[in-house]
Amino acid sequence: MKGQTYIEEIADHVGQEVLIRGWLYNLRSSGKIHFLLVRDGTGVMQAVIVKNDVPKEVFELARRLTQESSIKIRGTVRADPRAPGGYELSVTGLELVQLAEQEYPIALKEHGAGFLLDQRHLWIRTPRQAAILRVRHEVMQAVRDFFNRRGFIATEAPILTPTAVEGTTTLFAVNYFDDKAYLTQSGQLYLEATAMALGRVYWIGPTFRAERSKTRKHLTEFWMAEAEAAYFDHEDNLRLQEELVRYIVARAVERRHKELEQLERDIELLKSEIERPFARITYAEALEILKEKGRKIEWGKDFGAPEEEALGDHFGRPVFVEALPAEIKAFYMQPLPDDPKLVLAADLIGPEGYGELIGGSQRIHDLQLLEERLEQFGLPRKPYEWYLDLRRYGSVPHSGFGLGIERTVAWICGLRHVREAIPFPRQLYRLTP
Ligand code: NSS
Repeated sequence: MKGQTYIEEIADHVGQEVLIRGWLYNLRSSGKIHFLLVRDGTGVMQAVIVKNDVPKEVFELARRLTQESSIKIRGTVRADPRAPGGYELSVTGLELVQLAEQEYPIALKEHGAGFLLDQRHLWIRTPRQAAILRVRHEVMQAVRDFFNRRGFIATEAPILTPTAVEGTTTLFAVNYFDDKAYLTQSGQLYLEATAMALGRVYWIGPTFRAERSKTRKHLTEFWMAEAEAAYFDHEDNLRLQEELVRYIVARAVERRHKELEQLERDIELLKSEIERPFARITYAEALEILKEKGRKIEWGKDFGAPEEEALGDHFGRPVFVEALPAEIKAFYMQPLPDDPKLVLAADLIGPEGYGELIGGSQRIHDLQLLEERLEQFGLPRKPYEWYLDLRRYGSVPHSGFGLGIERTVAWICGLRHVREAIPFPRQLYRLTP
């Protein structure tokens, strides 16, 4: 018998004796037989202990096991269509690693979201949460593979920064010796510099925003996949985003089908959402569509959750909203050549109410214009000098975007709230565990 076998590979071991090392998820007993549900991080399977088939101590030990006790189990794998997952272990040996304390805080019953979030360190052990985290892993991996295959260089941006990227109202300030620093809102400015050195770059990194909004789409710490490419224009940028999103979703559907089924995701619906080319409308067209739906938005106002939801519903697939008003967007966005009130930026709105998945734009490459914009936005000049240098020495048109990892995971998994899409969510009133 080889060493540990993982439950996810159990189908390859029918008829063999294997060793599973994991935790007890549930125990049902009758006088002569114990049914253990065992999980090992890769899956859950049933192990059966028959009184007459094992030494007395083994049967007795099983009876005493509490939920989440850590155990090593030996047994023979049998295919059994009645067992959850289709396979069952006929136990020959059992060893206790640690007997979990009585009263597991999240025993198998219904709990409210607040309680479960307080117990997040244990909640992630449940099959549903573990499935979500596996899908998240797949999304991360898909982003990396997508960019690596296309010749983008993986890079990093600092977390401690002297400047704002996305407005000054959501900055987290920290003491930096005798100075003040901010936790990064986006790695973009640094990726612009790196793109001038390496051509095409990306990173997946943590980003921070002091969002006072308590919505189901906002975290204060979230992860972004960001890309930046020299000599890319707005059109190149949208094409890249669409290809990336399609790739991520297709890959999750292909490789995490089991998890998505477990999450009861409507996989056919998800697939249908990426079948056709993504929709593409201007901000002005979006206002028209919203008006027809009885949502009158004044020109120059940003969309809230209900507007994003209405647009997503209208198209039933991701939709780019472009030609956005400069006044509601960030300082670094390139104006439209024939209408400088608008910028060459786009938000990608997801379907089914998942809201904005991506924000991206072509960046201002002209020094003077960028200087003017900093001034208009009331941003201090000094900490941005290095950023202005990028326009002084070999400036080129360039573009990039940031995709919100948690919103993408929430959409793919069909989650109501982004807080389940990250191992340890940080929100307005949540800093623990
Ligand atoms: O503000 S963004 O729209 N754009 C940027 O930060 C650019 N500087 C990125 C770039 O061009 N390199 O944020 C990008 C995405 C947005 O579309 C959401 O999907 C996600 O980041 N996002 C968030 N997710 C969760 N919680 C919060 N608070 C949040 N804010 C943005």
